[in-house]
Amino acid sequence: MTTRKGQVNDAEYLKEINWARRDLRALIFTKQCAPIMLRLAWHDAGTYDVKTKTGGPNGSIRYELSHGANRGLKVAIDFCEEIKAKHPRISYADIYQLAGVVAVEVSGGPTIDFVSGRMDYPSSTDEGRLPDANGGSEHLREIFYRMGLSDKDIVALSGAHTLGRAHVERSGFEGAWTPEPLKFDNSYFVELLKGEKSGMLKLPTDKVLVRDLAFLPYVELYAKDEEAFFRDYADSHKKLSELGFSPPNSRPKMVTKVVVGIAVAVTVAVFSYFYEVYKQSK
Ligand code: TBV
Repeated sequence: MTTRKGQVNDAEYLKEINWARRDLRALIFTKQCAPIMLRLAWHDAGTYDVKTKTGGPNGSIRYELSHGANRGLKVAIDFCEEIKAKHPRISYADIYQLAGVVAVEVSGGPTIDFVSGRMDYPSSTDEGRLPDANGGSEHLREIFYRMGLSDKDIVALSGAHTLGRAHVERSGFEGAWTPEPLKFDNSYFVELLKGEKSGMLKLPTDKVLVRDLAFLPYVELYAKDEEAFFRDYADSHKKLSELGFSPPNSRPKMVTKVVVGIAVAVTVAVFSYFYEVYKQSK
């Protein structure tokens, strides 16, 4: 099925996506690069503006490596080029988001539903749309609300810092957020609640989550209930990965077909009944 200009999401494409998924699993396992692949997916998607419908998961990150917020992401872009070379039909936008989903999965995190068919945008998005690690809660809200995301999404997605670490030469910060930075679990929230005595990295934007009274209840919930965190994380990550994207080949669901079928049958029955009554009354 040909959808919007250029992007094709037919059975062949879906098959290709499955192969790319396997290749990404192998690549991420071999290179141990889950954290940077997740960061790449986030930085491609996190530029979305719900008002102007610009930015979002459109593959444009590969033109934005000079933006300060993207320092260090070239490694991840290059890894994805290997996947693109093997699966040239797949859009960059799909490859980057699939990489994010697979990164979470192979690190032991929740399964995130992935729908393909994103279009590549031919040039870069303006700089300055991603959050600044030195910002407060107003800043975090401004950025995430601009994407059309909520307080709950902010806290759940922050749990992504269960993976990886900061590098002085990239962001000016140094260290990991959790003791096992290649394992996706709820330890980010556990460490956050320990405060300074945890000894793990805390950015100003991390600390905000325990100070803001709207964020704190989610931090407490996710620290004690990993299942709740995995469920909300999977929901929020899917939303993030689909900002401004409507799946191209979304066929009506079975329930919709059944409901429409019944509605049509009832309408026909009612009309024929009244027609009979009308004929007899003449
Ligand atoms: C790395 C900060 C996923 N995130 C990361 C760094 C910094 C931030 C270190 C970069 C480096 O020095 O290598 C400074 N990222 C932020 C801040 C915001 C942000 C403050 C503000 C909201 N992060 C993230 C989301 C996701 C990530 C929503 C994914 C869904 N980021 C991420 C990973 C890594 C970083 C996995 O932002 C580790 C990469 C909401 C690596 O190990 O190389 C958590 C939230 O967006 C803040």
